[in-house]
Amino acid sequence: MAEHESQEFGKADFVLLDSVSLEEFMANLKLRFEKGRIYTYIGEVVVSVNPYRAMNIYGRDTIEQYKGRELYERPPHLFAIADAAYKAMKRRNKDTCIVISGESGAGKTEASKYIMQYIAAITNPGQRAEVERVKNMLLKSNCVLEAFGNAKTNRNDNSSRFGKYMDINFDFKGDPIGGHINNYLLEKSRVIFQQEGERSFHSFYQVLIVLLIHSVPSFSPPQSSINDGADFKAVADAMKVIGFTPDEIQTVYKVLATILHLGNLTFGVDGDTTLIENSKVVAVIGVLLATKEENVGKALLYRTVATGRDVIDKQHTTQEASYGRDALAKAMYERMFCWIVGRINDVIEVKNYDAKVHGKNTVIGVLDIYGFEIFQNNSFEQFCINYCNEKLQQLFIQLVLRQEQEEYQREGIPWKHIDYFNNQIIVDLVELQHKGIFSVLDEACMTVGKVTDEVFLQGLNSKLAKHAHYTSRKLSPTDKSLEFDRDFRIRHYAGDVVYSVVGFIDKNKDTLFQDFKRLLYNSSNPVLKMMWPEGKLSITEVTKRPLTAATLFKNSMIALVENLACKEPYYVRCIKPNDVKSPLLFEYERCRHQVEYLGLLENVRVRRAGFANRQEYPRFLQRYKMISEFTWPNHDLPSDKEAVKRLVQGCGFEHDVAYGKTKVFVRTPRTLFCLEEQRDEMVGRIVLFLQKVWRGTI
Ligand code: AOV
Ligand code: MG
Repeated sequence: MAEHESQEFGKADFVLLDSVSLEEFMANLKLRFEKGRIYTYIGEVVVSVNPYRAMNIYGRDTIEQYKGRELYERPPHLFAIADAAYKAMKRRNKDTCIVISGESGAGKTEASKYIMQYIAAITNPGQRAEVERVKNMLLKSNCVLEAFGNAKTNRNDNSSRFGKYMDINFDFKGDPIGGHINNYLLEKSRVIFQQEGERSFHSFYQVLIVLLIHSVPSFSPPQSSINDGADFKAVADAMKVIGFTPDEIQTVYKVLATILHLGNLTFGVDGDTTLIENSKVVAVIGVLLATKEENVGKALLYRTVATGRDVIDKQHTTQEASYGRDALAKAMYERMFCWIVGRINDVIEVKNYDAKVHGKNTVIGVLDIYGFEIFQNNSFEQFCINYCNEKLQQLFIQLVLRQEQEEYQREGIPWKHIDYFNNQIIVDLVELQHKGIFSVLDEACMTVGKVTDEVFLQGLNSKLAKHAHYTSRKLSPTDKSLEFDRDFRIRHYAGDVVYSVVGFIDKNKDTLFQDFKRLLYNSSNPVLKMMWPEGKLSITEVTKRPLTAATLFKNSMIALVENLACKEPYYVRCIKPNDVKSPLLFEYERCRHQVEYLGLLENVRVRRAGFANRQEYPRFLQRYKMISEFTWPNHDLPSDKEAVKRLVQGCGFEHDVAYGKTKVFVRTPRTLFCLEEQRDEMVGRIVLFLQKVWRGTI
């Protein structure tokens, strides 16, 4: 607990509040925000409020203040949590992870970057060249991924449109030797459509500015908070440093240009024939994709179908052709994005690590996802993003609120249960086999014949009519928030969201005609060809139905949560103080709502009534037995538990300790700190004593 800060800045740890009420919590949060103290602890959880202004708290001098210190020795900071995760990993050989959550625009991505900068700054004291190289790559990868995966939305000018989990691998010395990035579902529909006031991915504007193409009417002019020209240079530089070849970088620009040109392509009819109205665009695309113009035209207008033994070219309707064009634009972007992540992974992946020689290779994982969001129109993408946030909230509940309380009960520590809202019911609503929304969606997509979004909605209505967190216009006809027949509403942990079913089926099926895959695979640009290996298959070879977007996303989320759950977690809970990006405004209601749904008050209650540290009796003795005459070098008490009791009594910490069946629980970190100090002192004395014995002076 950081007690050294003056009271004028409020309590540095919510656990120190005089009484735990929402009012007190909010008053403290507000006071600290107004005094420029954006970080506050709940034990080891950092609560962060987005300052919306440059803060002078991330420099070299600040880093030095946190390096190697204990959490409660310094004012709350992201650096302290990063250091705690690092120390746990180094001292105890534990894999740790830092989970950053909060709604869109709350400051997750910025936090993740500061954490990585901190880790980079405090490691590799020996200045090993290879480690420096890895660190540089890890930091540079952010810049590239943001250019291609972030965009301006109505919630955030630099909104992450993909989920990112990065493992940083460390060697036995505690220096980073590599990493791995997992990316989750990119919101690729943004390539072809943006809501009013939003933009497509930054990368397009960066290229456009540089190429001085001014004739793209569908794009809004550059926004003031974003400097596309400067960003272009930074990204190009980062790509070079990471090791993208000039050909690869050129190909990336060509893919972007192709997508822009596809956006200008329109279809018409002449009698029975579907045709491309502006065929010059096709020629340009042919050049960009290093393939014949007529092949591009054919792929846009026809699809190859196998009927029995025959293979025929079936002409698209204009509607199908437009669908195909948009699917191609989206798929090319998504594929390129995944390829970029893959290329970065090639470079940063740990190579030649021999655990037998070097000891265990441990990791710190940093998770930065897209935050919970509500827009004017919410579709499949928002549904997936918000489901992802439900999963993370569930993980927080399990690790911080539930397991903690269950352990006290198991250990027989007197405990009054602290109630909290468990969002498992919403997670189930989305992901449960057979009954969940994703299952209903997949089922609708499998239906033979004409499948519509309405069929999907009917499925939801019949399966979920009684669910407390689901309703729709049909089920609640008088509900004003459900404006259209196509609407359904989910009561999420973070608020109600109305989704429109329009597009769910298509986005879930995510069909891309095989002809496009073959077109791209047959390009004479080897980089492009590499992005589309499945284009190698001929029409008769392609039979297996691919997994749907929802199933893929669900599986990746379940795997992510499993991965996080087996690491020691550290949490950063981000709060957005207002919706107008103001550094001055603390919108009370907005903040109160976030504090409530994040379960922060419950977090304080559990933490306050609970214990900061617990250790099994033998382990505790092993570490501290030298500080008590009853336990050093061995005790003759009937059990380790009794021995620990004697030790604690001797130190005068009884009031701060509880004895469970198998573990001793220590309430405040300060006690542990004192124990550590005494241990250090005794170890020093023992060493001195042994040296004297050795030299024969005793
Ligand atoms: P997010 O990652 O949580 O939203 P960001 O980290 O992108 O949010 O933060 C949004 C904006 O808030 C940034 O672009 C900065 O202008 C400002 N900001 C955030 N944290 C800080 C800070 N510590 N110091 C100064 N400014 C800050 V999203 O990706 O949309 O879920 O999907
Ligand atoms: Mg972000």
